Amino acid sequence: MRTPITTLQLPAHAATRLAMAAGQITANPYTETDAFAVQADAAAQLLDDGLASVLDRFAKGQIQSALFLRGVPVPQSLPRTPAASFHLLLAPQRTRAEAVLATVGARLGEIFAYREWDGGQLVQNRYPIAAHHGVQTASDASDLVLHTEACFTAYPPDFLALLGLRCDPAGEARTVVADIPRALALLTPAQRKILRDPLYVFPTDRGPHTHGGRRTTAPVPVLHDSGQGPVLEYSTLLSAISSAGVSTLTALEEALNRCALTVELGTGDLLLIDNRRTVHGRTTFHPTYDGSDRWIQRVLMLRQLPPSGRIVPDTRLAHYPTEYLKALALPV
Ligand SMILES: O=C(O)CCC(=O)C(=O)O
Ligand SMILES: [Fe+2]
Repeated sequence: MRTPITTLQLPAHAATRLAMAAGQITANPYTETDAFAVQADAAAQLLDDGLASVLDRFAKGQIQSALFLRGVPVPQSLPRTPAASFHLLLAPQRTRAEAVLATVGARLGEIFAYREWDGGQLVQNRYPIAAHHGVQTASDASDLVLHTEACFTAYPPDFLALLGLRCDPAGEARTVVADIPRALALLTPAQRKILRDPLYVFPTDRGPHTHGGRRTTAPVPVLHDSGQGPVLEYSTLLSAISSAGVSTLTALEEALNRCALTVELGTGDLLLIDNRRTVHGRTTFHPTYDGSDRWIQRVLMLRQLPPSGRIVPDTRLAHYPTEYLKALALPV
């Protein structure tokens, strides 16, 4: 049984300070990327001491691996939830929540984006899109499987921040998080060792390898060591090329599910995720596509930007299944 995540209600004075700090950001997040990020960095220095210290401890990995903040100041009036991808809208309106989200995000790290996704926008708007139905992506409403963000790319984010603008009116959509160290502790040392073997692949028609007559990505380990301890890169969509790998993946999935917590992102709810210590996903919901559906905004952060800058390539793109790329209208 999944239990709710620990919640931190933002005190009124901290919310006021956050709104004031975000109010210093004048750049448009969608058209003035660099200026927006620079202003967000400056705004992140203006937070009240209490919130700043919680965020700093979170960024250093000193507290829980996912943090749920409520009472984040977001605009009360919101346009209807759009029907198409935000970066494809003819007249994308900023909601003014972007600045608040980016102010908190910039306290954790450098905001960045993937060039090929969301038109490279630094703030990503996520809501169900009818044409994406049945596709494993955040803009679908089906079960979004547990994953670490952008796993196996050259630049997986260190942190993600998800801000609720409009909750799912039916109250079904729940974001799921599971603490990786806790889940790994439920496995045996032998299982953890097998996770370090290069046995794990994604099935894809564009993969360079073949396994059991099916094309796959190149086999890689899912667990490796970084300077800061073990790092898991994971998606429930992975499969394994040996029976030991298969049973270990099953054990890992079960362990992650046992550690899973859920949270409903309502208006002004902000979920901070440490992507090195947490997997996340989302439950199925049933949108109506009539402008009233769930709407969240997201920023991704790296502790340090790569030399190439704030907009980075998704280095896995070439190996995504053709059907997936087509469904998302990405170049095939
Ligand atoms: O819709 C959600 O709650 C989670 C979406 C997600 O996984 C993401 O935006 O990275
Ligand atoms: Fe995600």
